Amino acid sequence: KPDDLKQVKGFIKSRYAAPDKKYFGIAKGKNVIVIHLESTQQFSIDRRINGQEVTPFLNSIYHGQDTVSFDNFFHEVGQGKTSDAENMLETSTFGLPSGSVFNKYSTNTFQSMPAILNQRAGYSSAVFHGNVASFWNRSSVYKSMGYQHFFDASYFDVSGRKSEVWGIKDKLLFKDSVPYLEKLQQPFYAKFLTVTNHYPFALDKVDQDPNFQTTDTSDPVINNYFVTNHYMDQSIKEFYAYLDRIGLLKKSIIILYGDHYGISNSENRTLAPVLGRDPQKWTAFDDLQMQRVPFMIDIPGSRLGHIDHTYGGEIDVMPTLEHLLGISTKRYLQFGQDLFSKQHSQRVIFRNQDFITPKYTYTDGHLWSNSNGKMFDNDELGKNLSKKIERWQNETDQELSLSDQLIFKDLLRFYKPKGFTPINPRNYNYGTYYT
Ligand code: GP9
Ligand code: MN
Repeated sequence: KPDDLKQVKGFIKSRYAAPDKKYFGIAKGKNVIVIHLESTQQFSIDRRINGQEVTPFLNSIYHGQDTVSFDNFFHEVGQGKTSDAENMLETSTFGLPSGSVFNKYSTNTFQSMPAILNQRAGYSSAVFHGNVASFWNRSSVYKSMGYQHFFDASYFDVSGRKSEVWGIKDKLLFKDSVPYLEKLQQPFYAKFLTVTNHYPFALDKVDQDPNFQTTDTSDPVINNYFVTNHYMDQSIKEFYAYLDRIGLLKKSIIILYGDHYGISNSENRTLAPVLGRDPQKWTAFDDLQMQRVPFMIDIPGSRLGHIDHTYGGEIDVMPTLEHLLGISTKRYLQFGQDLFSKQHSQRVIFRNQDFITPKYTYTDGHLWSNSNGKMFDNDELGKNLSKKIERWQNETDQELSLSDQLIFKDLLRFYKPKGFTPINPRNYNYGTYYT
């Protein structure tokens, strides 16, 4: 219905966040490499266990002179987990209240990152992922998103000990992808989905770093998380070395992000002492703070390195990246806002309607103060703050439900941004058995 589309358009227009001149176009024409850090949470960054860094390489990137790193960046996934994260990054729309866009709406009309980059700036596109193409219905949805290549498990030797539960081991994914990556037409938009750091965080002993001694909590999931996270870190170090060797590092912008939590809320109290926290004092407020995930933008040679404290989430990645590449987002229907924009709203909303601002956290039906982690009781809230919460709740509901309407009703069918040719999924064939 055109009326729904009108509402979506109005909402998005009212929240348009103009690019900051300092950042607009600084990565124009560069290859884009997105590294999806499976189940990696921000607490891994700069974390030492038994004196050793869990992610020494990522730490060096995080503090690197060419990396803009965020320390208040949140995952915003729902039941669609990885697929929700991917959906937000590729389309800047939210995942669903239940289920996954990838499974339920894979044939929708998308105005996605690979298509926009292709049409506006001649980018080719590819996904590298060592699981079968059918998982999360990727082989279908990637076609609807206009991904030109999908290198799934069928492109790699995943036999025997070369893979774990979720597919090829990360070190092999990166190593065996190089011959394909090298041949991609430049500039390209390439995404690497790692899998080794995924529950149950299983990894053969021979692949483990004998010098890394993990935690000995009562929960093997936690202990193993650090082991596979450490392995993933090494795999990225190796990948950087390959990129450098084949001359792609300097010609690329590298986005690194954690898709969602690896340690679930029910395990947080067991993890608390590792983080130097008292499990007895752990609250729902702390659970939500734990949803921070890494987000780093590495632009080799840029000397832009710093840690940016802006609050934001996965929904914001797409417009942020478009602006870095010099592509105006004005004409598109994207729910996120460029993290570098002066108009960027620092209220991060979650799929369950919780939200976080730099000052406040709303979760578990209560408002909490970020400065001391204390819950406000009703008297403390007062009229002003109560009003504010109500407004924020309404805005959160509105944003999520408009995103839902867009997807449920496939509204982009009726929306024709200037110069955008609709994607025809039949133009894509990944040459795999699983389609
Ligand atoms: C599997 C991987 C895992 O292909 O992407 O997805 P998740 O279980 O994290 O949603
Ligand atoms: Mn995942």
